[in-house]
Amino acid sequence: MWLRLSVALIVTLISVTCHAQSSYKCMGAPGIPGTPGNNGLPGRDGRDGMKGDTGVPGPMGPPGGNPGLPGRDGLTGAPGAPGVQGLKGEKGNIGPPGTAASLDNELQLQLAFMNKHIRKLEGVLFLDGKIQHVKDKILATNGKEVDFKTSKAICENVGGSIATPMNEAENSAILTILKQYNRYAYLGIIEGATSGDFHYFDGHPVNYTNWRRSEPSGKGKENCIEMYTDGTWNDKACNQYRLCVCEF
Ligand SMILES: [Ca+2]
Repeated sequence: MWLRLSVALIVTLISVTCHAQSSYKCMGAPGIPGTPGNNGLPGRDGRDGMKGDTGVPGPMGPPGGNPGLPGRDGLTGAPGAPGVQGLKGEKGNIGPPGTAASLDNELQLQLAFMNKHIRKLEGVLFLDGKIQHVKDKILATNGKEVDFKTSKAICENVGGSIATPMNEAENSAILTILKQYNRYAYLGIIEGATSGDFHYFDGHPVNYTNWRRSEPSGKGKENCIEMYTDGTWNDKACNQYRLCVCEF
C-alpha cells in the first residue's frame, strides 16, 4: 500500500518538475504499472423497489375440513293470509239425562249458601234503614234527594222502579224509610191529561190511595204525588227534590 502510494508520488513529482521546465528535456522511460488495489467496502442498500403484481391463487386444499357454525336466524316474515273457514261439524249426540236440581246435593248446598249470604246483606241494609221488606217486595233508598224524573230513572237503571204503594202495608214500609231520613218522597203515580186522573205508569188507575185531607188540590197543575212523613199523599209539582225510594 505504502509502496504504491510512494511510486505514484514520485511519478507525480517528476511530471510536475518536468512541466515546470521543458517537456523536451524531461521525456523518460514509462514506469512500472502498480499492482491492482483491494476491493472497497460494500455500498449502502438502495431504495425499495415498486410493489409487484398479485400472484396466482394457490391450489384448493384437500376435502374433509370441519363445517362452520350455523348462521343466525333471519327476520320474522309477514303473517300469512287467514285460511278458509272450515265446514260446520255435525250435530253431536244428546248427552245423558241430568240430575234434577232438587236431587243435586252439590247444587242445593250452593243455593243454601247463597240464600244465607243474601239474607246477611239484607240484614245489614235493613239495620242501616235503607231497605224494608213487604212480602216479596223490597223497598230501598240511596239516601239522595232528586226530582221525580231523576228518581224514576235511578230506580229503573238498577232494575227496579220508583216506589209505588199498592196497599197499606207497602205504604207503611215506605213511610218507615221516610221517617228514617225525615224526608218526603215521590211515588210511582202520575196525573193524566184529565185533572185528578192519577194512574200507574202502565196506564191503570190507582186502586189504593192515602190522600191527605183536601188533597189532591192541584187541579191539573200538580202532576206528581209526594208522600209526607206521616204517610199521607199530596199532589205536587214534579220538579222538587225528594228522597229517592225504589221498589224491587
Ligand atoms: Ca197538592
